Amino acid sequence: MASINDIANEFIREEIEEYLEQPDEIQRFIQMFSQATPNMQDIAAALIDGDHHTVDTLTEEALADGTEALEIMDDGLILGMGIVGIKFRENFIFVPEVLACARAMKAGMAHIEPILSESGIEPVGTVIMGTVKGDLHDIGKNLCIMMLRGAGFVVYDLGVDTSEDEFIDAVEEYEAPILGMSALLTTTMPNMGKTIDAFIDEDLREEVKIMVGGAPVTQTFADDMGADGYGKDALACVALAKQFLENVDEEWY
Ligand code: B12
Repeated sequence: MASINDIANEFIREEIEEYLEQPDEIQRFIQMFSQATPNMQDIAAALIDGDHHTVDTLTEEALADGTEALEIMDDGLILGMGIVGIKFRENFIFVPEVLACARAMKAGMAHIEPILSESGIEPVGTVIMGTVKGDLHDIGKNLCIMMLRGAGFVVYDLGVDTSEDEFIDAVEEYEAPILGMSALLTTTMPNMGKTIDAFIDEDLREEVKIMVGGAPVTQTFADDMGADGYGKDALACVALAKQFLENVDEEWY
């Protein structure tokens, strides 16, 4: 079992000791950070600190040194955001600080986006993606979009705060066989179900496979509201979309 001293970055060690209280969470983050390289720990530390300039520079340098974009995403950016999420949840930091961290995350994503989105293969299918109505969180959705594009999907991004009608209009306009919805708030998760109901009301439910995701969403919730799939992360999102394609009606391409 890894110990806190296995983490090279002093700032990360201090953050874990100062802000994490639940033993299982402490051990999980110690485990994950101790497996990340010192460079990835530095990126995570800068993100937690809300320092977008440093995240920008370190991400660029890591890519130039040959680090895989996926490793930077998982071991640097997403891992760092995990600590931010806990500090926010426990009221150690508030919206302005989280916004600074989100800005830092986006500074790193700007470098990895062209790499993850570059597929170099023939388009394999069309996906509509959006964050549901009332919800402004878009970091996770944007990561899913990068990965989908990298896997050869054409993705239309409806952004955040997307209404049921906007999802329906986009699916019809682009004849998309796949729709992905993201929600990060327990108060906006039900809007996924409402959107699915709206597709049923419009007699379009059979035409589109619907996947859902976002930190509070679970497989059980997805099943209960009638989604076709739930993905816990961007890799699962791509796997679901590929799986849907295999079962989708040919005439929708
Ligand atoms: C960053 C952040 C913000 C930023 C968002 C910036 C942005 N541009 O996105 C700002 C500061 C704006 C913000 C605002 C608010 N936030 Co906020 N926020 C977060 C935070 C810290 C991180 C979210 C994030 O980006 N995670 C990193 C990404 C990579 O993870 P992810 O989104 O889960 O996505 C991954 C997977 O879920 C999956 N996935 C995501 N979407 C999809 C879609 C599909 C189809 C699939 C298959 C997979 C998939 O793949 C992604 C990549 O791996 C979370 C904490 C947390 N634990 O999530 C709180 C959190 C979500 N926020 C919370 C709250 C309360 C708020 C506010 C209400 C605060 C306030 N008082 O104003 C507002 C709401 C604004 C609104 N109307 O939406 C709460 C929600 C609690 C709840 N029970 O609902 C959380 C959980 C924090 C907490 N208290 O614990 N927030």
